[in-house]
Amino acid sequence: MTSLHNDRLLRAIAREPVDMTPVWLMRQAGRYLPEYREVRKQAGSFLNLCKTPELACEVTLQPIKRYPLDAAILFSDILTIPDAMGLGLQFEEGIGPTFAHPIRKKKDINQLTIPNPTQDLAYVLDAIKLVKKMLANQLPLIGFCGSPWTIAAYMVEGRANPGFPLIRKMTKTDPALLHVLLEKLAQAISLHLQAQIQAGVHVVMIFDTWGGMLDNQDYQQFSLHYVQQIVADIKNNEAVHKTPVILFTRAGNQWLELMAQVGCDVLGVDWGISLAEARRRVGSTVALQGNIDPAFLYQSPEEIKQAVAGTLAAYGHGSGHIFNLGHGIPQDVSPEHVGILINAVHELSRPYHTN
Ligand code: 1CP
Repeated sequence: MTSLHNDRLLRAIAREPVDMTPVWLMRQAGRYLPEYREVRKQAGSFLNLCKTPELACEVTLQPIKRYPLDAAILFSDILTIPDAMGLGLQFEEGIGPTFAHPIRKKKDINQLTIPNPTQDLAYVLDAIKLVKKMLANQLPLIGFCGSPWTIAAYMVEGRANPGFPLIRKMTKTDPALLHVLLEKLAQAISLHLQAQIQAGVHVVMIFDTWGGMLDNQDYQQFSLHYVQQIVADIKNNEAVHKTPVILFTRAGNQWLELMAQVGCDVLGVDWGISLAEARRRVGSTVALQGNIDPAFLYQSPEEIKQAVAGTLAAYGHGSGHIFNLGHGIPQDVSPEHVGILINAVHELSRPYHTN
């Protein structure tokens, strides 16, 4: 791999010394940026934006141009896979994602085919190649996917619906059929992540946004089991196995030890746990990413800096921490406050990296 001008993220993942704690933010390209809203308007729809590599590349780079971030994350969405499976995805203003053909019956699930990423998701791979060219080895690029459980939650429900009652019912009424769906999604996601790596991303992240709604046993059988399969596929393929994997399960802090055992390199954590406790529990096996509450971005610059200081202190001395929010940037925060947070991470973290 060609060496990067800024490799802080990769060094922190490998727990090698860094000068400052690296920082990037979930949803760093998004509606809080006026320049994003402009391109989004030009694209006509969110899905068009994702499917036009030049525009996806442009919005991926927008936060990089504004702020001294330590990584870019590809602009795309976790729901591109069910879209490629033919579910008829649409993003409606004020409603969010909806599927024209939700997956509810045995027949629907049996008919699902696994997309070929180089054909059915070529626009994602093309966007990666473009971004890589534009980044010119300045920064690492993060690729991503949703977990099988999280993507299945949208496919069964047909839309974003907090609590996702239909898939939760299915865990009890037809677990065998649900496993067929999850198995297919694990294969599709695994292929897509490996294709993203082949196209050039330096790191991949698996978003298990809805794993935290399950009880302990169900989390392990319906979510973590399939994540483990995906990570194993990456680690067993010599062409891609060196690419680090970040696993983020929102509201999943009770399972940190279990997650650390699936073979991933980094665990993303939300603000439900202090980084001090998370590090005590898993710090010697994986790096940690997180974990400030995005709501701090609504506070004053002074309060934002204090929150950053508290998060850095909680992780403590040494490498292995990637600063991030515990979930995505809300769309109504001020871009100026986002800049204050990023600068504060760099300024205030230096003392934690001296010998
Ligand atoms: O109209 C718009 O501009 C749509 C807003 C938006 C954006 C900016 C959506 C719709 N997706 C995205 C981009 C996106 N989605 C990224 C880009 C990279 C970055 O972080 O900057 C990523 C990583 C995602 C991943 C994603 N999509 C997740 C997992 C992370 C998370 O937020 O928990 C999920 C659950 C989705 C589904 C989705 N896509 C969009 C929305 C509004 C939603 C959530 C719907 C819901 O409330 O359930």
